[in-house]
Parts: sequence; C-alpha cells; structure tokens
Amino acid sequence: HITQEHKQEEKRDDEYYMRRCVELAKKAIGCTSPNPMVGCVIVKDGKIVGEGFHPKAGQPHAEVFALRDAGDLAENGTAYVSLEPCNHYGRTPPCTEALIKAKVKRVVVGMVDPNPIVASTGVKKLLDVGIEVTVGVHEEMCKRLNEAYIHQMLTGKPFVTLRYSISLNGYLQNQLGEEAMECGGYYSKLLQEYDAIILSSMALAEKSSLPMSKEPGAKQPHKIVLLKGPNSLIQTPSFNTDAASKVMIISEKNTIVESEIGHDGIEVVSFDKINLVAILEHCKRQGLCSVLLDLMGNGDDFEDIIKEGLEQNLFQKLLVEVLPLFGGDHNYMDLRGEVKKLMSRVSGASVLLEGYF
Ligand code: AOF
Ligand code: ZN
Repeated sequence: HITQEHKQEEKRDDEYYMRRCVELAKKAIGCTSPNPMVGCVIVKDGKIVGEGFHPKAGQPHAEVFALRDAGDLAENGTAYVSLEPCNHYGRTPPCTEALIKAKVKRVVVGMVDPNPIVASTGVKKLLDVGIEVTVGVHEEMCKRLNEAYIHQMLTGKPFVTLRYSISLNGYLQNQLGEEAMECGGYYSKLLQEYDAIILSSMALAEKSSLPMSKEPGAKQPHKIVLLKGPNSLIQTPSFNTDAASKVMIISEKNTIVESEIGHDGIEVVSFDKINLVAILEHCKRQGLCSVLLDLMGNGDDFEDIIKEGLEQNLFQKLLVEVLPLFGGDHNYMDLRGEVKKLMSRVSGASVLLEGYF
C-alpha cells in the first residue's frame, strides 16, 4: 500500500517536472530548426537545482545547460528531459556522456528521439551504466511540442499546416493573418513557430506589408510568395524584406516577373507550373522543416494546391478560423466539399473561434 502511494507521488512529481521541461523548451520556439526544442530540469531532494533548454542548432543541448546550472548538485540527482538524451557526436558531443559524468542517479525522458542515429540508443546507454531510466512521461505533450521535427525526421518532408478563415456558411474569406493578429495575437504566435509561410501574390496586392510575428525576439519565417498570372505585386509599397527573414517568389514560366522584384535579397524561382510537391521539395533543399500555407479567399490562387495537397496527403495539420459572419459568393472559392473531406481526415483539427467576437 505504501509503495503504491509512493509510486503515485513519484508519477505526479515526474509529470510536474516534465511540464517544466516543456515550458523551458518553448523558450526557443521557432529558433531550433532543424533541431528539436528540448528542455531539461535537474532535481535533487525534491528541489530544482538546474534548468536548461536547447537555444539553437549548433549550440549545446538542454542537458548541458541544466547540468552546468546544477554544478555539483547534479550528483545523485534526477535529470528530466523532454527528449531522449542524444548518444552521438553531432554538432555537439553526446548528452549521455555529460549525464554519466555528472553522476546523476536517474533520468526521466519525455519521449524517445525519432532521429535514427539516436533512436533509443541514448536510453540504452544510460541503462547500461546502471542509471535508472523512465521513458514516456507526458509523452503526448512532448510529441506535440516537436510535431514538425518528428514528422520531418520520419518522412524527410517538411511539416505542412494549412490555415485559412471561413465564414459561417463555409466560404473561404479574405482574412489575412495580419488582421487576425489584432484579434488576440494568435497569428503572431503562430508565425514564429514556422520556418516558412506560403502566401499568394494577392496577399501582397491587397496588404501593405508581409505578415510578421510581433512576439518579442521572434524569428520571422521565410516568406514564399506564389505569383500566378498578371499581378500588382510591383506596386505594393512596402514590399521590402525585413532583415531577419528571406523572401522567395515562385512564379510560373509564362509569368512576366519584373526584374526589380529580384532586388533586395528577394529570390525569384520559376516553375513550369506552380505545384505543392515542387514547392515543398524546394523548402526541403533550403532546410525549411515546417511550412504554413496561408490562404486568401478570392480567386482561384490556391484551389489547385489544396486539391493537390489533399490528394497526395501533403498536409499534416489544419487551422481554421470560423468568422462570425455570413460571407462569400460565387466569386469566392467554394471549399465546402474540400473542407469537409479535410476535416474528416485530420484528427485533432483545430477550429479557432476565439478572438473574433
Ligand atoms: C538532446 N538534447 O537539447 C537536443 C537533442 O548536431 P547536434 O549535436 O545539435 O545534434 C542534433 C540532434 O540531437 C538532433 O537531430 C536530435 O536528434 C538531438 N537533439 N538531443 O539530447 C537536446 N536538441
Ligand atoms: Zn544531446
């Protein structure tokens, strides 16, 4: 009876410290790609004695920062890590060795690392030297934290989120994220999570600037602008790149791209026909692991791309804002059929209602 109570208490503690790991990991939201976000906490005699997170690829891992923070107090302590400690020499040395050297007694792991060069070898290494290991505490939370990293590791493809706004009667709306940003700031937070955002040229024709995350210190996503047919892009007054992010324009071969567009670090790429597979291939070559496909309502800019994405299973996540209005007519893309298909296929699809009433 007593041991069972003790076990329950231990589980509660483990979950508490794992939540703290995830919280710490999120301090580097958007900054770690292609690496995962990882947080680590060192606990000794029921007290946190060290904390750390992985700030950026190329820099030390979460465990290293937490162990440094704990110093000698790590000895005989418990290390909590949201991702299995690595066991390889990458840009940085193995975290398993750092933990062994620090003489921790126990390691609690949120989830195993899907990276094939780690994949449970970290856990095995720790067990081999006699460290007690618990795996799978708040596993779902840890997986969600790194959904893009996991997908990219397992498939070699970027993680793609499809986002748009619809009216209550199901028509796609011209609600660009910038406007959503003023409604509770969800879009600003969303933007910093992605390596790249895909927009249509219409977004530029209608808006004065490209969407930017307003979170303090946010890493701005690369902007990929799809240019189809005649456009007024060149008249857009503030079509300049912010220093922190790149702009790439993808046009079709038969589109005349004004040479001025190529200036100011704006890259212009031309495809025979704009298609999602080719865009994602391009993202992959550029090392972009997560992509937000951000749609506008008017015209058929994206219709082909949505259909292609659905047919070829290229979308991983769906974010829909339902606006409190009846809008849209035959000029707007009627996505009711597609949306229904999508909703039935994507489990855990989010419908964001807050912020518009
Ligand atoms: C950890 N803790 O904080 C992170 C891990 O090139 P490197 O040395 O940074 O290694 C990158 C790989 O290490 C990455 O793909 C993933 O498997 C793991 N990331 N592991 O123990 C961390 N960021
Ligand atoms: Zn590591």
